[in-house]
Amino acid sequence: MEYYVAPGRLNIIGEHTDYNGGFVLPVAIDRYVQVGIEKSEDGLVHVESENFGKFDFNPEDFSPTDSWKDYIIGIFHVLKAEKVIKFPGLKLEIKSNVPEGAGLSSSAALEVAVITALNGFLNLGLTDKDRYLLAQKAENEFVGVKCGIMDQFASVMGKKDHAIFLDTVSMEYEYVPLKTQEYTLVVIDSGVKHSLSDGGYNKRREEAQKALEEFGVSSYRELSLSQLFIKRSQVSEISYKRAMHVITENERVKEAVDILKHSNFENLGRVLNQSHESLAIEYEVSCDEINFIVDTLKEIDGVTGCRMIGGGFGGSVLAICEKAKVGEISKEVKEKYSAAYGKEAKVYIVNSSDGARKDKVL
Ligand code: GAF
Repeated sequence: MEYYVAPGRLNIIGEHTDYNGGFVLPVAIDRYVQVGIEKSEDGLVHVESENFGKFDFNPEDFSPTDSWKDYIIGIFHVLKAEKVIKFPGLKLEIKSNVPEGAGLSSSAALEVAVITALNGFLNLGLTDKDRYLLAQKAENEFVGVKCGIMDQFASVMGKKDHAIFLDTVSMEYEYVPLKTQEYTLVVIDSGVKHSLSDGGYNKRREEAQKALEEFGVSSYRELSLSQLFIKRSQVSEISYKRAMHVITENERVKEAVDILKHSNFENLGRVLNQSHESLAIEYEVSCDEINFIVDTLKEIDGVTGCRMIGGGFGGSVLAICEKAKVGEISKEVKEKYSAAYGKEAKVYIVNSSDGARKDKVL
């Protein structure tokens, strides 16, 4: 068997900006989906996943299943449609240590791991760009989630010790060194599961698009903060709020890049706090449990800033914490969360990693 891995991603900042033609700053993390691949003689694709169980499908004749299987079958779908590939029988053995529903992009990591394994094992000759665009297409068209490009891009293009500053319009990107010094990136998973396919995500996307129409522009790049204020009375409250988030979040991404390049890592905390306010109040993608974790963290010594991450409606909070205090911070937030909601929060310290590749880590 050959083995391939694709990392999850942690987005430092730039949330709900990728499908709005904006900027993002993700990091590929040291949590992976691994795909073992070998030929099978019976012409079928046999999938065995440690977390989800087993299933088979005929690579020449399949349709969506409305389940997690579609992240895998969807890759075969786009490869057949776009590259006219006829697949042999295969066996795929899938393992993952990317927490699901935690805002760390377990689904994009699965898509990218599968396409990377097929590309490597069958010598399909796909470029990096082919892989992230086709993985996104599978999610958009086969799974039915109109996600942006950030997650698949980060999973393919990740680079250890770097964040990726990506312009989602030109697709130009820059690796920005991630020098965390005496700080570390900590993810607190609320255990409130979100699924992008539940509909809230696609609804926000439609609202953000409608806002552009109401403001009379075709892209957020054409809309400044002062125009937003001037036109406020001519647009709906929802459009004003959604546009306010996108415009200010794009500025925060640029500010964060500036901080990473020229200032101290802990200064990111302030920008993260602002991002959370904007996501909770203007874009309305947070939830009570996540806001509770954010408010609790802000009161704890050693936390310089925090915000919700990922698609929202649950998932996790990213906090920038002093390394030496992570143990105490984690204990306090877990205790307070459990007392308030009767649920267990999980805490993960994440490090950067390289993008998808031929490797065996699990
Ligand atoms: C999800 C999507 F898949 C991304 O494309 C992005 O929009 C993110 O939510 C929000 O920033 O992870």
